[in-house]
Amino acid sequence: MSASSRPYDTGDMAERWFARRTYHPDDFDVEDLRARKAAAGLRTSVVLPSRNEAATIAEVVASVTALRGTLIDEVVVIDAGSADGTRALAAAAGATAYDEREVFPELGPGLGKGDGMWRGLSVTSGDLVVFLDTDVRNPDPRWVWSLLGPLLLDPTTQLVKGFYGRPIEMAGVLHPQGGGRVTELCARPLLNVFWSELAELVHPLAGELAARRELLESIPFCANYGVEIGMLIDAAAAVGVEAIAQVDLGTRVHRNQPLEALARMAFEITQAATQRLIRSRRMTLADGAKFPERFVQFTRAPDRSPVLVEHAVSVTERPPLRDLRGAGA
Ligand SMILES: Nc1nc2c(ncn2[C@@H]2O[C@H](COP(=O)(O)OP(=O)(O)O)[C@@H](O)[C@H]2O)c(=O)[nH]1
Ligand SMILES: [Mg+2]
Repeated sequence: MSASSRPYDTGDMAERWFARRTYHPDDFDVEDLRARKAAAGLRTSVVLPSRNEAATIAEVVASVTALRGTLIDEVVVIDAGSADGTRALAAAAGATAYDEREVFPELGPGLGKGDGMWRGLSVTSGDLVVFLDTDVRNPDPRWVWSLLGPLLLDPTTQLVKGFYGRPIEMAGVLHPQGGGRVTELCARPLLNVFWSELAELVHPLAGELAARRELLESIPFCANYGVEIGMLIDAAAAVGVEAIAQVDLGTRVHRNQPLEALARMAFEITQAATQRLIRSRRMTLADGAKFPERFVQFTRAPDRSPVLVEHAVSVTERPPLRDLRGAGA
């Protein structure tokens, strides 16, 4: 079954991936989704990565536990050892809350968002897995069932990405547009150049996504913020773009990061994309060349002269969980 006709497929757009694979919450009826889930005998897990999200974690967890017993079977928060009490707040709100360092302790401390997502995936068992960011100020149970919708309606769907309006807060004022800067300035140009079949995703980096466990356990996870673009490219290679869908989640307000932090994120995304070009033999490193593990940025001294700051950047990827399980781990 394909997405309903509204409101995305007008005129000559109708044949495009964007029109065929873009869903709207109005395409779903929660009771119908619940019945489909039960009839198919599918279990669902929600994985919520967190790092110092005390301000928002309880409400995000509550937006998911609202569906427990109907559409959601398991709710896990995977926390990066937050110092602000995030984990306890998550547990009090009804999630099973892990410190990511307790999961695969032999791997040492977590290396970033992707590592957290991968460790979180490893401690859940649902056939369908939803990931949601936890720094979101307006979470909504509708996001959870909307992300599950395309998977429950269509057995050929493997991965669903959310998209939304992205307001940005500047000087305490919320502007309706202007968020998603790393998407617009880094991920979207990269996808258009090298993976044009993925250019019709509105938010390729959305942390709100759902997928079948089989797919998630068959692909590696970049340990850092490269995780989203890496997953998308690897999923498209594994199951094809027709098995990917996207769904409109309305508007999302989250913590907007400063430009220097976004630049490091953009570096990690470029790195994840480049690794995949090399792996698929579309790009080769010159003899003796090493993959960069440093990112150079500049701050300004009080006299405005540039000050060089070098950041170490990890290129670690976690292997497909399926391979670890196969090895008896
Ligand atoms: N477990 C875990 N979660 C993380 C880590 N880094 C970020 N997160 C969470 O991942 C989500 C997205 O991170 P965020 O910094 O908001 O990225 P952005 O939305 O792309 O700017 C948030 O819920 C963070 O709390 C990490 O190292 N480990
Ligand atoms: Mg965020």
